[in-house]
Amino acid sequence: MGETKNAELTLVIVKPDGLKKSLTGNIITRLAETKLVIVGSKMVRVSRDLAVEHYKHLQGKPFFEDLIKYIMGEYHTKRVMALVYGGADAIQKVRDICGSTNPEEAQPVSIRGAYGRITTKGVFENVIHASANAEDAEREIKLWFGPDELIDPIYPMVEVEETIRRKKWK
Ligand code: IDP
Ligand code: MG
Repeated sequence: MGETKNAELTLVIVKPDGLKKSLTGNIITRLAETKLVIVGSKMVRVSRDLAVEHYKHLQGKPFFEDLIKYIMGEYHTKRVMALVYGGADAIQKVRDICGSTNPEEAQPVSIRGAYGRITTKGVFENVIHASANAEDAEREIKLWFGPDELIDPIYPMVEVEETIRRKKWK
């Protein structure tokens, strides 16, 4: 990606409704239209801390608590798929294919227009998250992924020595 003009990275999350509806394949196929490159991907069980940090710009909104429950999977399944896409104008290209935040206002051919809905409770089940701008993208990618989980070491890193307890296979 080093030589690409206006190379950007963006975070994509297939939200719990997308997984519950088996839309992962459809969504990744749609995103392939962009010719962007996947530089990281994983399944995540979203903790409350991660959910609140990810959506901290929306704290105080009337729908905030439902949004946190939604992204934690309390309405569908407790997992999301997180991906990092990279390439020229990655942020806007992915946002265009996702469509508007409100799935009922999104273009019918966009991912949210095709697969999203608003529940009777007012939760926007819009299937996918995509970073909105370069600043959000960097913050979100650093929140969801560590340097070792991405194909390229994209942002400046530091090496730290620490004693941690971690699980390994028996
Ligand atoms: P975005 O996902 O299109 O960037 P944001 O304004 O960042 O939109 O909102 C984050 C998420 O919060 C949305 O994707 C949607 O799940 C939820 N959300 C935003 N606005 C509303 C609303 O008015 N009602 C219900 N949920 C909302
Ligand atoms: Mg947003």
